[in-house]
Amino acid sequence: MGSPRSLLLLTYAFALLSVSTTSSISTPELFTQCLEANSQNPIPFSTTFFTPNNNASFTSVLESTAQNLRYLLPSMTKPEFIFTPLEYSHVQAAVICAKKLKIHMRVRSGGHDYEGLSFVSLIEKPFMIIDLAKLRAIQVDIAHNTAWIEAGATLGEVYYRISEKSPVHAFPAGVCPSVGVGGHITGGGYGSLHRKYGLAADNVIDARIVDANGKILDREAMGEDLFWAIRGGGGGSFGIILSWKIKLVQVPPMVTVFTISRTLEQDANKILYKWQRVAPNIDEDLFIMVQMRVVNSSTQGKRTVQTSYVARFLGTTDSLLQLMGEKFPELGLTKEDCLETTWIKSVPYIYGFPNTTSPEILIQRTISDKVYMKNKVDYMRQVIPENALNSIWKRFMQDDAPIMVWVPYGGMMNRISESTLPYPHRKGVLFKSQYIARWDDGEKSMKRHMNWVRRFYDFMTPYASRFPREAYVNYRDLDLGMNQSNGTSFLRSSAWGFKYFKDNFIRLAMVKSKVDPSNLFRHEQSIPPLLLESNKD
Ligand SMILES: Cc1cc2nc3c(=O)[nH]c(=O)nc-3n(C[C@H](O)[C@H](O)[C@H](O)COP(=O)(O)OP(=O)(O)OC[C@H]3O[C@@H](n4cnc5c(N)ncnc54)[C@H](O)[C@@H]3O)c2cc1C
Ligand SMILES: *[C@@H]1O[C@H](CO)[C@@H](O)[C@H](O)[C@H]1NC(C)=O
Ligand SMILES: *[C@@H]1O[C@H](CO)[C@@H](O)[C@H](O)[C@H]1NC(C)=O
Ligand SMILES: *[C@@H]1O[C@H](CO)[C@@H](O)[C@H](O)[C@H]1NC(C)=O
Ligand SMILES: *[C@@H]1O[C@H](CO)[C@@H](O)[C@H](O)[C@H]1NC(C)=O
Ligand SMILES: CC(=O)N[C@H]1CO[C@H](CO)[C@@H](O)[C@@H]1O
Repeated sequence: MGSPRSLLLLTYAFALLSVSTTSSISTPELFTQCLEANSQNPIPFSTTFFTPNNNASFTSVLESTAQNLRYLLPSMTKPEFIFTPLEYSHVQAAVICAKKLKIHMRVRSGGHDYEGLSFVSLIEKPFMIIDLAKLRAIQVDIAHNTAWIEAGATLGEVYYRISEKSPVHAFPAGVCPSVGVGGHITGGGYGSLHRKYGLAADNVIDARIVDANGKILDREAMGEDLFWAIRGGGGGSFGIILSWKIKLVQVPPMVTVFTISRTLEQDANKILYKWQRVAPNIDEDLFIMVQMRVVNSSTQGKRTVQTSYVARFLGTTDSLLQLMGEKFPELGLTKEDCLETTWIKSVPYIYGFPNTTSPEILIQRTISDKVYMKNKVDYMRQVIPENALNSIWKRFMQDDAPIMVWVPYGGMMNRISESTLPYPHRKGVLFKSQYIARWDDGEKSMKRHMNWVRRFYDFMTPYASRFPREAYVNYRDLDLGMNQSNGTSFLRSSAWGFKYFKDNFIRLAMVKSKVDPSNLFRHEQSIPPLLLESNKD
């Protein structure tokens, strides 16, 4: 054939041709036309459809709920457009059109995914976002102890709206008020009440989901397999959750909270060693988590580790003091440390707000500070020996402002079997251990912090669960592996799949084969269909 040069020209001409044919009518235009044709009700595009051409609002909508700034860096691919449905029929139309036009979609509710998977695609371009932030209605039915909550609502809104109707009703879910219920409950959802009532997902009794054909299914219509899968199998794999029907739980009119901090110089190791044996086994009404950070010691004039015990007791100060005196005297809790308050006022407190913060803060949507971060997590099934703690602190202090959080398990978490829901980290887990690197200068120091948290995770290996080393799908971690859209094969996914779900991963992949065999709902760590053609590779 011709010379390399003419080949080059030919290729060039071809490229031009394909650009001009695809751009004669743009993807966003095709999509809006398709939406119009497929939505039952008209769609006001000026307030629901955002492209980089209306730059100001596009950027603010994109950034609105994105929690991890690492995924807003300029190097991250931006979506071609964002659609923010106002009603269920809009979501149905969006699914139908994504499928028809083969536009890769990401679904976002609260935007708290640690790896930004709800608003960034690392594996497929172009892509668009369906953002459910405007679908956030909450209907509380105290007479029946239930509520319907829409995917775009935040945990803080759910807690607040329940408390408006009753001071003794609550919902057991996450500690961070700005997390969205759409993503949170699909991954399980633990919090300060899980030792008594289980996970958020354990307290879901019905749901509405848009499936891969654009149909709305409730529990009865979707069947028990799919209803099982969406309560812990992780977001973005089976369809778009529109709303959950949740069961409310009882809390007393007054609860007691406290925070006690101890540095290494104040016997922190001895207390922490005792905590590991006490916190997972103590009365289920008592939740004591430990937050560890590096502080400058005012007396010693050097850096040290501070361990803060943040706790809530579902009862009075007097009975708490008695319980702590019996079971955990090493912490030295006194009456002055304790604050008796209502359940709803204890919510911002447990998250770390000052003890005078009013609950109205829960309905302000942007309350958690956004930072650049990388998180990793372990489930601990054995007590870490006291004499190992100092070597852990040595590694811990290598980062500038590291955070480690230990959350106790036990109680109700021990009584629900591993296969009841996809979330398997139940009986025998003593506590969850989270490692967090945070920084605020973007790409500049990113590598150093990412390296630190990865090395720290390696260092913790001997103390962590094994076969598999368990991980939490809601603490998404792409270090565990990710896959290509073409062949998100079961075998390739199994490294992270078994860590997140243990043997439930197999059943999840079977459900996926049944409800979304063509893998419409997919991302870097979505559940692969067990029977996809490319699984043969
Ligand atoms: C500051 C902070 C605090 C946290 N605290 C807790 C805690 O106390 N307890 C806990 O268990 N977890 C906690 N998490 C983790 C949190 O539960 C998960 O990140 C959760 O997935 C967030 O849900 P979202 O809707 O906000 O996130 P998104 O980023 O919107 O979504 C997360 C995932 O779910 C998918 N998804 C979103 N909406 C839907 C939908 N409607 N239907 C189907 N799939 C959907 C997304 O595509 C994505 O894959 C915390 C996270 C952060 C950043
Ligand atoms: C869009 O807005 C962002 C932030 O406001 C700005 O940095 C960027 O340069 C703008 N891009 C265009 C193409 O106008
Ligand atoms: C501790 O002191 C150093 C040096 O003075 C300072 O840079 C750092 O920000 C301080 N850290 C904290 C947590 O206060
Ligand atoms: C509430 O906060 C104030 C200010 O930090 C503090 O002085 C007080 O001791 C706190 N009360 C309790 C019971 O924690
Ligand atoms: C999927 O993509 C990868 C990487 O591009 C490639 O190596 C592999 O052959 C593809 N698999 C299939 C089944 O197309
Ligand atoms: C093609 C690809 O990225 N495959 C990856 C899928 O995930 C596993 C880990 O679960 C990786 O080992 C593969 O490289």
